[in-house]
Amino acid sequence: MTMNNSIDPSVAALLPVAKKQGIATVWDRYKAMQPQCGFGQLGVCCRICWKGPCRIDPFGDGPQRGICGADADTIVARNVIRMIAGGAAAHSEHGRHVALALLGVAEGKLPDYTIRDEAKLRSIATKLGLETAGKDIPSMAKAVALATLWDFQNQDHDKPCSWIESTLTGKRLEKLAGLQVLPHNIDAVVTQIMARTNVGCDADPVNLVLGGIKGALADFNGMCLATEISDVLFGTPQPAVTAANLGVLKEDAVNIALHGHNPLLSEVVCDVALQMEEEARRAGAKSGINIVGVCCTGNEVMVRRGIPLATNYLSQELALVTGAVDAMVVDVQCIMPSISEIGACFHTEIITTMDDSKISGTTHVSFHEATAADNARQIVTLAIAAFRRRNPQRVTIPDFKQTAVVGFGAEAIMGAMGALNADDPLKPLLDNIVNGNIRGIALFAGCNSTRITQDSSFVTIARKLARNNVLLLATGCGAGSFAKHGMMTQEATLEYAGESLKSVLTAIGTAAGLGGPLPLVLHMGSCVDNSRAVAVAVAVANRLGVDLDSLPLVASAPEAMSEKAVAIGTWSVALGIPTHLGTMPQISGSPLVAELLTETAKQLLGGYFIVELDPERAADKLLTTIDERRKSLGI
Ligand code: NFS
Ligand code: SF4
Repeated sequence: MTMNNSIDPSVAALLPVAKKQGIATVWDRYKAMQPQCGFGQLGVCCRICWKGPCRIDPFGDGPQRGICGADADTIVARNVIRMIAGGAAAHSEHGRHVALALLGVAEGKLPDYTIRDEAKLRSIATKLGLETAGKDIPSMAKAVALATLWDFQNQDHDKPCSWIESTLTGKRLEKLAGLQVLPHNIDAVVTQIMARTNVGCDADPVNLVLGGIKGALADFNGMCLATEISDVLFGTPQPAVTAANLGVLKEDAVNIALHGHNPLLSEVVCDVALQMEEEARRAGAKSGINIVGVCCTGNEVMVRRGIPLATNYLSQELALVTGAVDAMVVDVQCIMPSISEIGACFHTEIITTMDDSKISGTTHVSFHEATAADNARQIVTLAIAAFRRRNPQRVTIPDFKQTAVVGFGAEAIMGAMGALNADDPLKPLLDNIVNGNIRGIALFAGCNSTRITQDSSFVTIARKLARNNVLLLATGCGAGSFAKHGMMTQEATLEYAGESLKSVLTAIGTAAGLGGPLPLVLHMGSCVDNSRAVAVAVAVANRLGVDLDSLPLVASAPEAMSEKAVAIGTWSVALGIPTHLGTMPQISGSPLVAELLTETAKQLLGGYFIVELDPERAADKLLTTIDERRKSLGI
């Protein structure tokens, strides 16, 4: 089967440039990797001990058990929950990093950071049940940081993590407690998954999957605290107009691409770059310093600062092939190791910054919060020096960029609706859901994958849902797709939204002073910011007096690939949300595990996975699901 690489016009423009220069990209390597291992795809390959690798014959002719006796169900379940543990570890480590930074700020140890949103700090303190009366900002920040860090330390199994406990609906908490899947300590839960999946431990696939669900909920907890505390330190997103796709690079500027995930690095680089404009100009960059984002760190600075997004996951290498990026500054997660080699084909400095995420062949600036501004100055200086070495003959910036109206966290959405009804900002949303003007809500999340023509499934599904009056939210590389393809504009609303959705978005947007509708897809931020969508859903559920699994709310990760996406998808199901996957999860070697996650989950949790690789059919299934929910709600 031939498949296009991408629907992104920048990709089409740059792949021939890469080819001409002998540069291999992710798509070349994908091709070279064919055929990929069928056992791995089914999830039935076990490498948990050195008696293996073992693999189960899916056709029933060869071995049905590994050397130790583990069957396909056990192997598949162990493999998938280890992926969840990996995702939960990634998000929670990010969260811990941010929480420790808040503690450092509270104690006056991190001069390069401050508390930018005191109101948010206060609301978190209240939410976590902390005393706020008479407390000054530093002591409140310290209390919030310590309460948050307790979610990594608590040893009382009966006391759930405080973030999840203060976030979800009462009914959901009861349900999760009843299944014994509420996490009490993020680190412990991740460790427990690694322990129970060791050779010769938990071999009951149902029990294993329940352990995985607990891990996914630990992931959710880590995500909530990462998002909310980042808002305290760096500001809560507000609507801003910016742009997306590689056309945001500038020929006459020092282009710095921020890539990775954690705002602790990217925010300080943005601050310092503002102070170093003059130096860039002296080096000959007429437009000074141009910061652009890639992947989720790109989303973080996009929704907080309106920094343009260069590209999303799958096309990160092509940002370098433009020959116009002077430095690509990375921290953690979703950074292709290949960028080292590609950067070396150009003048580009690839700068790693985290001591536990290095790539050989790159420049490492060891970034620490205590010396953040100095480290950032070093980084920007390296970028300016690289700019001097740039070869203008090798610069190919594709002339593609789209306007993107971004920055719709829960607060911004409430703020926009508050313009319609100041006393009760939630009411316009509730009324329009109940009267059917908004048929349902869909949250798009997750990655790009070489298994799908880049961005195509996102765009196809979203257009169909919009035509059918579904309100669209997006995070992560999904948000990146929509931004690059012009779906975060008012024009997109006018072009693609169904009539009733259009009227609602127009009423809210106009009242909020946007001079027209809200954009078709609301950009909520990075992948950890998926918790923002849950905050809105919980508010709606609480007002309707129902649990999350009654809402006409669905999630979709049509191009998912990372362990983090596995964790997010699983907590989404655990929260009661029907969740679409557009890539084949590596579980189909166990019909039992597949049934658990698609059918049994529905009875136990209300949420379940919908696996559908065809985007048109996926949209239909999501619409059917939304209608089922409406029917059982009686609306
Ligand atoms: Ni989410 Fe963001 Fe993108 Fe996927 Fe990677 S950058 S954390 S994992 S690829 S959406
Ligand atoms: Fe094989 Fe069992 Fe070892 Fe897995 S744990 S590699 S199935 S012997």
